[in-house]
Amino acid sequence: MLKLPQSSTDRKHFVIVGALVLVVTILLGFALLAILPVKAQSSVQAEPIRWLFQLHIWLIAFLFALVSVFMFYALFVFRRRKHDTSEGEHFEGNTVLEILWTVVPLVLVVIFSFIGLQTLQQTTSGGDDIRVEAVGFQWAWTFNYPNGVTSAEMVLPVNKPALISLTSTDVIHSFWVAEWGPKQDLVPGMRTQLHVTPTEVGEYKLNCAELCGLTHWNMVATVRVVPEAEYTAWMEQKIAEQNIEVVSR
Ligand SMILES: [Cu+2]
Repeated sequence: MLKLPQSSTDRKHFVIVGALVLVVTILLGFALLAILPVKAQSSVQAEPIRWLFQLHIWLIAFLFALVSVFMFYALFVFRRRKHDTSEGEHFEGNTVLEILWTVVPLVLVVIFSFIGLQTLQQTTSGGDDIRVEAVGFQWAWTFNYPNGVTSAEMVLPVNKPALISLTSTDVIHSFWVAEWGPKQDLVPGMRTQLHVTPTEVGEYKLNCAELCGLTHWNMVATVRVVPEAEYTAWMEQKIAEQNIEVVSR
């Protein structure tokens, strides 16, 4: 049977612990967000990822506070006093509590799965106004455009949905531009995809986010997001440089 706090002293303990859990959650949540800033903010796909990440941070802060505050409060407030050799009160089971700590996490997991699926759907869809193939290999990147242009840096026009087709020639790599949000593995023998609609002009760093060998740390490439006119000019220059007969866009 559940013994709800009966005396006013018991209730006082619960109020104090509840307040402490709240304070620790808030402090820890803000501290974690300061230590782990979510860089994703430069693409349409970044926002749902950032939101979900921050939601996780707050849940983590709450769960940590819940466990640690109860534990340290009990350790400190109910510690054995000097010369106290009496035995503590004996409890055996608590059906209501057991149901609660099974159902509440279950509901939370279901809710988070739902939000996760929704975010996955939002970040793995979008148009393909621009198509580019990114090939990863130990330890660099090459980018191929459908018109035959090949480049060591990836250039994309701002605000245009891009579909990046990914493949690897050797081991598993992972395509990640932190400011864009989504991350996608490159698997040898397979073709994977990443949708991105960059929203901010700038120069970004593409990192390999999968430990792939000796100089994995240096498997980086430059990604430039430019205004559309600049993109067209860059493409024309590349076409001229590489002597390509243009057949498509
Ligand atoms: Cu790699």
